[in-house]
Amino acid sequence: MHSTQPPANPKPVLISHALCPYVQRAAIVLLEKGVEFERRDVDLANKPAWFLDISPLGKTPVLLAGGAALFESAAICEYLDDTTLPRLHPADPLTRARHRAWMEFGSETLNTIAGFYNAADEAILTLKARELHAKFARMEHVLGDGPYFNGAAFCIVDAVFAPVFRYFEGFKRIGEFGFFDGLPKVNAWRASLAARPSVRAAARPDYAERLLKFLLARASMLSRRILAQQPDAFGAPMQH
Ligand SMILES: N[C@@H](CCC(=O)N[C@@H](CS)C(=O)NCC(=O)O)C(=O)O
Repeated sequence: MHSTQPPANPKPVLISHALCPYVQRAAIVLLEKGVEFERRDVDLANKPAWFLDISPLGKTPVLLAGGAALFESAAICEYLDDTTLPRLHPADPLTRARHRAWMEFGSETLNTIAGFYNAADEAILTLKARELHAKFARMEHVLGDGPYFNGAAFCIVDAVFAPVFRYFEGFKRIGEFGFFDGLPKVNAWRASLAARPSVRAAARPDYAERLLKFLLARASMLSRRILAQQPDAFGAPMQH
């Protein structure tokens, strides 16, 4: 049963959804800064009134901190970076502005990922796979020697792209789509991110199972591909 009040807690509370990549980026920033926080999941299919009161767009994440309810993941990450060390954004204003722009590019990439898993037929699925490859090819040109987006230091752009790349661990079990073909820097970058403790801790242990269930529920071309390969996927055990 849903409570009618927002949770009261001295620790920051991250209002979450188990699969949400925008929640993960905020969780990664909190973990990188060593901030203890509580995660509270909401059912996005049945949003409680207290959640709609504090989330003007009805979306996760919301961070309850400093006596306020902050919505929008970019605003949350910026607030955390302004108030808690270590700084993850670069000090130089021009570089910082570029980083903010690439954060937005990360959000657009998430929209293309949604277009991919919701594709109604093979033609759209292939088109969206190509669009994703084109986006990652763009990243290939801005990456340096790594291991992270800005070099040696982990930054907020890394926190944005780590949940982007997490989807592809699920997609690769379904088929070969060539998302990262010929992109050695992006491949090295995503391997570095996948190994980062904050990135690993930002998703639940049953993330892969939950993602599979979510993808199957799309009734999309991708769902049909999964079912063709794993006819019993609907019977996959789920932990709650
Ligand atoms: N621009 C938002 C996007 C957040 C977002 O799309 N959250 C999704 C879950 S991953 C959501 O809450 N969807 C529920 C809905 O749109 O009704 C942010 O960066 O925080």
